[in-house]
Amino acid sequence: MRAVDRYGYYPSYEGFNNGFRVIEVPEPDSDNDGILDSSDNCPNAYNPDQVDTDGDGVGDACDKCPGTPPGNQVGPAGCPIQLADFDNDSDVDQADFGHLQACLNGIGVPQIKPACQDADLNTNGVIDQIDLRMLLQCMSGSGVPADLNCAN
Ligand SMILES: [Ca+2]
Ligand SMILES: [Ca+2]
Ligand SMILES: [Ca+2]
Ligand SMILES: [Ca+2]
Repeated sequence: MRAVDRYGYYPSYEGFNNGFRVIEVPEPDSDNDGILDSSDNCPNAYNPDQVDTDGDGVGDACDKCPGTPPGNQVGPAGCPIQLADFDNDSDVDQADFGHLQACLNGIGVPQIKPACQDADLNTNGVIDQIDLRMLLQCMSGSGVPADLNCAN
């Protein structure tokens, strides 16, 4: 629900004086399965049952990896994300280390650079020694696939 004035603008002081109407902005349901996009576990795939067998938050209807073991972080397609593999080549090596190092900004200082958001491994807004330690725990070396559960 949103209040707008008679011209469709948000009510100004004048708008209130002149009376305003209330219109409802419906939430989208892109795939028409009766589940609104914001709570649909596959917003673009018709799945009124919302079945999610591996419980990763991505419904079976759009889960490209429907058998992800519990506890793994998954991306929008439901496939596990390798923590600290910033360049997405399956390993955690010097290149990934270099990225985190370039984004380090010390204790208590929030990191706001968009290119550095992925380096915030524990997603607390700060890139510090804790993230560095998590990366080192996942370090597999160049060309060696890292352990998906390395940070657990
Ligand atoms: Ca839907
Ligand atoms: Ca859906
Ligand atoms: Ca799933
Ligand atoms: Ca890598």
